[in-house]
Amino acid sequence: MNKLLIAAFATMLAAGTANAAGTGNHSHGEEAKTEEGHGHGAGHSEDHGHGVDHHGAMVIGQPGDEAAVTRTIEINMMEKDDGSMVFEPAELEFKMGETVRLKMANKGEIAHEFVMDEHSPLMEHKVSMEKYPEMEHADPNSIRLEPGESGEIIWTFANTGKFEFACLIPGHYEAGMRGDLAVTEQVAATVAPAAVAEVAWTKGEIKKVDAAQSKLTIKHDPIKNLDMPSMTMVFYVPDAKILGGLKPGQKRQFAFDNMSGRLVVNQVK
Ligand SMILES: [Cu+2]
Repeated sequence: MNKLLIAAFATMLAAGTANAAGTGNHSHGEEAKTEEGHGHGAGHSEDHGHGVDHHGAMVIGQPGDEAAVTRTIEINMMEKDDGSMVFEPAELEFKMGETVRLKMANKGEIAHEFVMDEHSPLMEHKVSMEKYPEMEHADPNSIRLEPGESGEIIWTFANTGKFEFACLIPGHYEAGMRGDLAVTEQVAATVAPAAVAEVAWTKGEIKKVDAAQSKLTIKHDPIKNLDMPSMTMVFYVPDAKILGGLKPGQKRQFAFDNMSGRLVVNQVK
């Protein structure tokens, strides 16, 4: 966790905004990308229990930087003639710290999804899916694909452990749509020393201010520190005080960051 995030958390705690500003742990702003390019919809705000650690990061890891990808794993989703539904392969193994591209293709005739997490939050999530079958995930650890569609998740596995991946569309898990995901110790890793975070400023124009949700829609220049091209996106603002005085049409500079997979604005000048 860098200094910026610590500062953001400290501000939130001090302000006692446990609800509105949220500790933000359970929702993530960035969608997994599909090839149809609906990626980067931000602002998903349902609270379902992911396996999060006390810093708010998912135990299984976080969205990875494309430039850090060291290998690509292809995963197919499909129904079988005997009525079962499967992932192929149904077993995945990664090294701690590894950044991979999970390239997914739905080869079946109905929609499927891929969600990876620790077993118990995954099961909690499954229960919510049964209650709200139309619910679509927009969390970075998941992707939903229509028949014939393909997409990908770029992920960095942060901790060793036994995890699970599954399709949580009601009935699919029971039909066999699950797999084991193991993250093992990195062998002889050369871990780069943590860089000291400096504030990286990006220019942008405010398009919308949503004070109720504590969100800003910003048409931004390329965000170098997040490796993101210029586009218009919705960002979460952990410190709601920042929103004071901001109006659509203003051109300002923003400190953007990736907070456990959620894109946030930490400072504006
Ligand atoms: Cu499925």
